[in-house]
Amino acid sequence: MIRSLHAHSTASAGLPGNGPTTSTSASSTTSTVLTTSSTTTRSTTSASSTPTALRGLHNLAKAKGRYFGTAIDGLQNNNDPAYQALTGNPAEFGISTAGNSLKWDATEPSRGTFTFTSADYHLKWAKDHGQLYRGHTLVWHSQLPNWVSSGGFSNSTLISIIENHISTVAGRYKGQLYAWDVVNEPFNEDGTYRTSVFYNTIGPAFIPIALRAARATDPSAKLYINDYNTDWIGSKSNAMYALAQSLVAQKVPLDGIGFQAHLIVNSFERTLPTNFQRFAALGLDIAITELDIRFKLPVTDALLASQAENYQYVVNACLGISRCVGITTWDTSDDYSWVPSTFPGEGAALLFDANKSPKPAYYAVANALAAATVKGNF
Ligand code: 9MR
Repeated sequence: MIRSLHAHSTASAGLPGNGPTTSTSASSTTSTVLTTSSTTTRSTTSASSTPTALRGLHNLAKAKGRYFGTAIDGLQNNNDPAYQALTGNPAEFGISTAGNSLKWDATEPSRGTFTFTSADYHLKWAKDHGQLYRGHTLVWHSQLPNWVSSGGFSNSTLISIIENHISTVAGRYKGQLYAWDVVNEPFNEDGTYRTSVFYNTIGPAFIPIALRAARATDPSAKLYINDYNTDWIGSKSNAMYALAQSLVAQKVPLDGIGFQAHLIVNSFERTLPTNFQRFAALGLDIAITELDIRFKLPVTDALLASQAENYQYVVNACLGISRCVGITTWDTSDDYSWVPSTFPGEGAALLFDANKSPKPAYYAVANALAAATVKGNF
């Protein structure tokens, strides 16, 4: 494991993927799930002579007006050529997200002192590999240095700290990023606002303040609010919807909603399409921003098959909606996932295994992308 993992201050009940435990039937998708995990058996469901999976997920997504991306972390210290070759393959991943290097603790560890070494390295690496870039994230309660969270600042001082942080960090990359997750994880599971230094000091107004600062700094970046466990219809997504509706009504600059989709195999409500659709109906883009679907180890063929079906369901939920611009998985192969260190005994959540071999879920996603009929507006 090369990535550094920051300690979580959140109780596990508040972590991504700790959603409802309702198990739903696997029969609600219509397309075929491939259950091969070998590169020698590939899907040929497409009309093209190139087997579907060989064309790469991003190429398949691009043909349908969408992107497929991945997240990466700790790149400067990475000595794994197979991982870099796969993660940097623009046929598979056309857009890259830094897992940690653009967060507040990485970019402004002390007040007014900015460090961009890791973010610069990552952005250059993505460009060198023909990839676009999603920025993650500007205002978040976590991975926030103590000088911000415990600074005891007044309302107006904290607003100016937010505005300075955004104008400096987003300003450095002006015009270079496809999108920014401007605000990350503002809600509790029950749909109330999460208590954070931002909410406690400024109230919910910290959200439009951050969005306006981001638009003023980088007018060409798509501006997102991003959260987890908002993927299905429930208290938390209802709160996100009410927020989105009110921001749109007030003409606050907001371009999209990010659905992280940190999921557990067979443990999420099958209401993603209806949920996504109501956000799209507000005139917003939507994106799946941190997709992974974990399960309790050990890996079995049955679990891999269920995971493949679950991935296909989630990807199809995006592919049915033209405003769903793309999908990002939260890293590339299982040996780099954040899951095992955060949820001991769980893992195997991504599309590629630790040998960088595509799993059944990879083929299920490739097939879903190839079969999509609704064009996206990426
Ligand atoms: O992948 C990130 C991991 O390396 C960090 O330790 C962790 C700290 O919270 O953050 C991870 O990424 C999170 C993302 O920024 C926001 N959504 C949840 C992700 C997984 O925890």
